[in-house]
Amino acid sequence: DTDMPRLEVTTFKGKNMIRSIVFSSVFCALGSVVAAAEPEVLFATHCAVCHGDDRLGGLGPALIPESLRRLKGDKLEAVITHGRDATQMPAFGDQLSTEDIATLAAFLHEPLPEIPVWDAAKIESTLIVNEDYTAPTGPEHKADPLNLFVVVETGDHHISVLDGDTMEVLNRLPTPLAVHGGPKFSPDGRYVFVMSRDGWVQKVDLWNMSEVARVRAGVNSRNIAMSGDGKWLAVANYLPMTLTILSTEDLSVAEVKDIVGKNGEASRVSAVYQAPPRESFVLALKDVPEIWEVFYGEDPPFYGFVHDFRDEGPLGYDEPFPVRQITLPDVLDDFFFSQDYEYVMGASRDGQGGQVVDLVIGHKIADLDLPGMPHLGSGITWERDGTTVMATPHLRDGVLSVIDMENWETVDQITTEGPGFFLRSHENSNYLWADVFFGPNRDVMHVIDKQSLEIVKTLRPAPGKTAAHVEFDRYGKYALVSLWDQDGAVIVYDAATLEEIKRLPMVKPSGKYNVFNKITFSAGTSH
Ligand code: DHE
Repeated sequence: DTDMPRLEVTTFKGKNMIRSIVFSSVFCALGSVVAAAEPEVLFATHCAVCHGDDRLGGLGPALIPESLRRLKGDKLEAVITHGRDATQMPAFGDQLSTEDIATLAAFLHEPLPEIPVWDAAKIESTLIVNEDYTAPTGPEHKADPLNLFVVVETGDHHISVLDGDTMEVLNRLPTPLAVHGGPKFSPDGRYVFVMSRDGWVQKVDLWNMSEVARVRAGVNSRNIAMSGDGKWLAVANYLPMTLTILSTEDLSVAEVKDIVGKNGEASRVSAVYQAPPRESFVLALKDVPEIWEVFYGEDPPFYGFVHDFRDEGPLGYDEPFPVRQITLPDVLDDFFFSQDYEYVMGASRDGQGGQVVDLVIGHKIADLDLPGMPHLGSGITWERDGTTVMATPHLRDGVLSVIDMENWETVDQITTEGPGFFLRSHENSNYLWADVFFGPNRDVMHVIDKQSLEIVKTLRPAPGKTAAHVEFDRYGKYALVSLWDQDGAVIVYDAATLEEIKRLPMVKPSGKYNVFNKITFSAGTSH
């Protein structure tokens, strides 16, 4: 053995790391036993400057298993070798051996040695206020403020603000890296909040289309939800296993709730949803069979007569944001709510079905016959044959299920050219638009009659390029489709004639969100 300093692999940070590299080099020069390609050293030398000494992100995204889950197999090695187009991620294929790249990739898939503390003080320390922002006294553009679209361009991490009448791009702003899920609007439509997978929440004022501030509410986050009164923004986190509640006013922290099931097990939050009529946020938990309801109203409803949860432990009604924990027979991943927010439909984790839970009584009331991994989060409802029906795509099967919301039975299954991801319609449109997101036909978009459930047209806007995610303008006159490509576009269609009207070049536009449809909770869009 030797008295010489060793690499501290679990506690290294900044300067320690640099020291470690120096020591390693010394070891090597002296013919020491320390391997040249220690993963920590590789990381410090090549990655830390952009991704942070602690792997929690910086100029580049966090490099932790929770963020890299989608880079399965050798995909991460491929990114390290070849870099990423249209980003600042360089190719390391010329500098590192195949073996070093494999070592590095394996290291990045390892969990962090310790889960970082991400409490209120830490979150607030990340706040970045835009010094150039001055609050305007009214909209500083001529467009209808309620007919704006926010388009998320994931290809180069921007949002574009689009005038929904003229279909002109009014402004383009940088966002945090890797935005996921739908941005959420304040109830008056003035502000929009955007979230990234690394937990950054950005507040943008649409009156002058400027960033107000951003804060990192989690280390790895899932999505955000706006309270019905517009005061709070809830952030669902995987890492740490918490729900962060921010004040929408200044992004200060109102609460960080640890998520621990009745069995004492901590759980990640798959997603948080708003349930405005109930003055609550509803949480889907990833690791325990429970739904949580977190109330934000002054006088939380349902407390007086729902006894089963009152009996189940301390509720802390005097505390802000009291929690109701509803036990389920199974873990549910993906949710869809009835328009009145009484019923929540949830998909089982095994992808073999689902359940309906009545939030008023706090119990499962029906099973859903939905094999093939339904993507309930993309569901939409409309009126058909005197009843409300809901349609959902399936991530594994080329089929859309249509469910009667009164008896929860599947009334039809529409066969498509492949599994889809998103569905959209509008109260003023006779059609629903369903993308094919997976497989050889992912460049097609089906337009389906809401009454006959027949496909009336299959569009192929750019052969070979994924066409996905539709959103209507506030009047249901236009349907906007994303060409999900670096060299992509948002394509504007006449929603009645289905003719293309305009193509707006965009950089991998994922979702687009119309202010009016969102703040009025249009049945044809996501909430
Ligand atoms: Fe999403 C919304 C979960 C992968 C693009 N996605 C959502 C929501 C959830 C969710 C819970 C609803 C949140 C909201 O809007 O408030 N997504 C998941 C997953 O569990 C999954 C399958 C795996 C994961 O990596 O997290 C997943 N999602 C993807 C993608 O690979 C997509 C296609 C590309 C991307 O950006 O990562 C993707 N998800 C989206 C988009 C929305 C979304 C564009 C918003 C839809 C909307 O119109 O509201």
